[in-house]
Amino acid sequence: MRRITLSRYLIEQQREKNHLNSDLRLLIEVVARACKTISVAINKGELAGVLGSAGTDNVQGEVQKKLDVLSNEILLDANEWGGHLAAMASEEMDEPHPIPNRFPKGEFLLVFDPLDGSSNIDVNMTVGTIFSVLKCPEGVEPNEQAFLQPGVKQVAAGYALYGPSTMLVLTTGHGVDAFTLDREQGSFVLTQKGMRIPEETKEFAINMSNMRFWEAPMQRYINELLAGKEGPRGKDFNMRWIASMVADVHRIMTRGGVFFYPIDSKTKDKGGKLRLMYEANPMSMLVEQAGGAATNGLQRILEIKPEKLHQRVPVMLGSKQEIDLVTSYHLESQ
Ligand code: P6P
Repeated sequence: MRRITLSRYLIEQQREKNHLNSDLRLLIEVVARACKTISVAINKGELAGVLGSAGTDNVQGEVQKKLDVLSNEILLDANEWGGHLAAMASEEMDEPHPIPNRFPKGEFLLVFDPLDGSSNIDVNMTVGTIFSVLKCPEGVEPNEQAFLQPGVKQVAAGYALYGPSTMLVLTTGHGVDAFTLDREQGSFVLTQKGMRIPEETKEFAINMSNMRFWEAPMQRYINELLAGKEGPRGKDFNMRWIASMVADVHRIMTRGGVFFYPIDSKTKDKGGKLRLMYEANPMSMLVEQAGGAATNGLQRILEIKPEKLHQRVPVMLGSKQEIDLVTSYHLESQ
């Protein structure tokens, strides 16, 4: 494949498909640059003195890692001066972050999980940054309400994966393309064009330790997978669980599979574990753009009308045949 950097890719996308305006192109480049900075900090590990806990809790009541806070600050600092954003919101901040008055404001809203899976950081496992881009409604104050749009309104979504190599996986609504960071040049280079998720799979990802807390349709579906070829599915399945959503989803984007974080009796009162605006929605847009499916067990995640910025949802996504089947079990039980 010709060596196409992210910058060239975005300019060509803007020229050929003109679905990218200059502000959206700038936004994506700035987010990518921020992810490069996060990648450098992560790759230094203990040597950068940024591991361990920050001694604070976030809005989720979760202990913040130093890198959670640092990654959040890197994304805020990188994006607030460019004139492309009306506001930003993050898993790590209670309220949306307004653009300081000394900077121009733009039409887009950026919402992100600056470092997802950060509990894996201290054991040197793959983590990632997840981001979602919405348009700020005309004439609307860029407060929490402006962000509360269903996932179908996203104009772009992506994640950075801090693994053996650092990757950026991106969609602007016209398929999914992936870039690998060339550390010597300091640029993201196009390495996968038009990622597709096979409709069928033999691989599932779920935290099995929660099985006794799941609702009946989820237990029924997983028990059928575990029964293998002697069971109703007539084939054996394999299991993976990295407990880092970006890593588990990237495996699915790369070779198919399904990922579940269903509602269970422990998380029922919160509505689930994963967050709609900056985990489920961006990942669902990527998965659907790659030919997969994403539901909360009853409806497309992208059609859920958010009520709260940090709202949680059950997540079932990946190979379409499996997601359609597990969703049918949930709908039957209604
Ligand atoms: P559990 C990481 O904390 C995260 O938000 C996702 O990245 C991941 O898929 C999930 O939680 C892991 O949850 O309950 O298995 O630790």
